[in-house]
Amino acid sequence: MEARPAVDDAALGREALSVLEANWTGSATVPAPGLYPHQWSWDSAFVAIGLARHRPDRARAELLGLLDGQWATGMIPHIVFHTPEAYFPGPAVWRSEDHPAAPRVLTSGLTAPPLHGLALWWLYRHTGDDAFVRRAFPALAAQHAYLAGARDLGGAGLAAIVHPWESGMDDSPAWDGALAALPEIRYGYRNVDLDERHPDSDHDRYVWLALRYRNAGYQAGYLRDEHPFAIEDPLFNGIWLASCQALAELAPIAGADPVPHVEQAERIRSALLDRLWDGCFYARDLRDERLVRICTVGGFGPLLDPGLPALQVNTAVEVLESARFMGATGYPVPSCEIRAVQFDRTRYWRGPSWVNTNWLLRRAAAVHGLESLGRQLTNGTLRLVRQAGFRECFDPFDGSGRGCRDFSWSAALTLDLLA
Ligand code: 2M8
Repeated sequence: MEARPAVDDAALGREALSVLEANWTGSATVPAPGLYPHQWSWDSAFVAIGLARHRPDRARAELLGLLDGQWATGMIPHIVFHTPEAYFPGPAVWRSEDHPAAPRVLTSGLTAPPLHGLALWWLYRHTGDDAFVRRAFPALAAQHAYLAGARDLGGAGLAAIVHPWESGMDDSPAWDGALAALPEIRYGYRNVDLDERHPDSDHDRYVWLALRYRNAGYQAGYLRDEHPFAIEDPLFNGIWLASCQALAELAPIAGADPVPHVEQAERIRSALLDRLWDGCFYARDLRDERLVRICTVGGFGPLLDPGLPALQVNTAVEVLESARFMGATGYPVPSCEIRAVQFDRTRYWRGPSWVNTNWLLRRAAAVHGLESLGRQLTNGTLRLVRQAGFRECFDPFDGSGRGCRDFSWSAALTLDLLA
C-alpha cells in the first residue's frame, strides 16, 4: 500500500481545500480532473456540505451552478455540462437540447440521489443565510414534486430509479438481476476501466437503457408503462426522506408551508417500512415485484431518518457493525456485505469503501445519538484519507486507495469530518 508522509489535521484541511480549488471550473466543482470533467449532481451536494463552514460563497455557487441545469419538470439532472470537455455519455447521447423542458445549459436526462435539500439545510445551519434559503427553496420543492409525481412508479410513495446511474452506486450488485433481464447489448462503448467496474457486459446495457429513455422523450408515462428498469432503492429514498425533513425545517424561512414536506417524509417512511424492510432494507425491483436480497451500504440509507422506529434502527445498526460489514474490515464501510458472493473489494460499488457513504452513515449515527458508531466512522474515514489521499474509493481491508485521485467529495467531506 502506498505510504504518505504523516499529515496533521491542519495540513489535511489545507490539502482538501486546494483539491477543491483545483477542481473548481468557475461554475462548478468537477468530481475529479480527467475522468469526470463536468458537474455531477450529488457530488455537488457533498461538496456544498463540505464547504459550508469554510467557503460558504463557493458552496452557494456550487448549488446554483447545479440548479442552472434543472428542467422545467423539476428534475435535477445527474450531470450538467457547463463546458464542451469530452466525456461519454456526453450531450450527444442525452440530446437535452431537443426537449422542451430542458434548460439552456446541456444536461443528462437522468437524475441522482436528491441530497440537495439536506445540503441546503446544512449550509443554512452553518451560515444562517436566510436569503439563500429563499432563493434555492422553490427549486428543491419542485425537485421533490417531480419525484413524487413522475417517479412514484410503484404508486406507494417511493421514488423509483430508472437507471443504475441514478442510484449513485452504479455498479452495485443490487442491479445485477435487473440488468441481466435486459437483452444482450454489444455496443463496445467504453468510458471507464471495466476491470474496476462491473464484471460483465452490463456497461453497454447502461447506454442502451439511457437511449431508450431518451428516445421516448424522457416521458413519465413511458417510465411507468414500458421502461424495463425500475427499482425502489433504500439509499435514494432514505436521502429523499432526509431532504424532505430538511425542507420542512427550512419552509418557514422561505415563506412556505412545512406541512406538505412533513407529510411527504411520512409517506416515504411508511413505504420504506412496508415495501423495503425485511430484516434489513433491500431494493425492490418493480418489474418483477421482488426484493433484491443483497444487503449493500445503500440499505442503511433509511437510518438518516430520526423518526425510523427503534426496531429498524437497532437491527440495521447491528448488521452494519457485524462481520457482514464494519465488523470484519479494518476500515468503514464496505459498499456490499462481505459474505455476498458478489462482494469484490476491487470494484467500485461492489465492495470498496467510499467517503460519501461513510459520511451519510455518520450523519445517521448523529441523528440517532449513536456516538461511538459516529466516532468509529469519523476516525476510520480520516485514517483512509490520511493514509491514501483523497481517492475516489478505498479497499475496506487494507485501506489502499482506488479509482481516481484528488476526488472532490472525498476532500470536501474530510473538511467536515475534521471540524
Ligand atoms: C460514478 O458515476 C459515473 C456515471 O455517472 C460513472 O460510473 O462513471 C458514481 O460513483 C456516482 O455516484 C458519481 O456521482 C459519479 C461522479 O463522481 O461517478
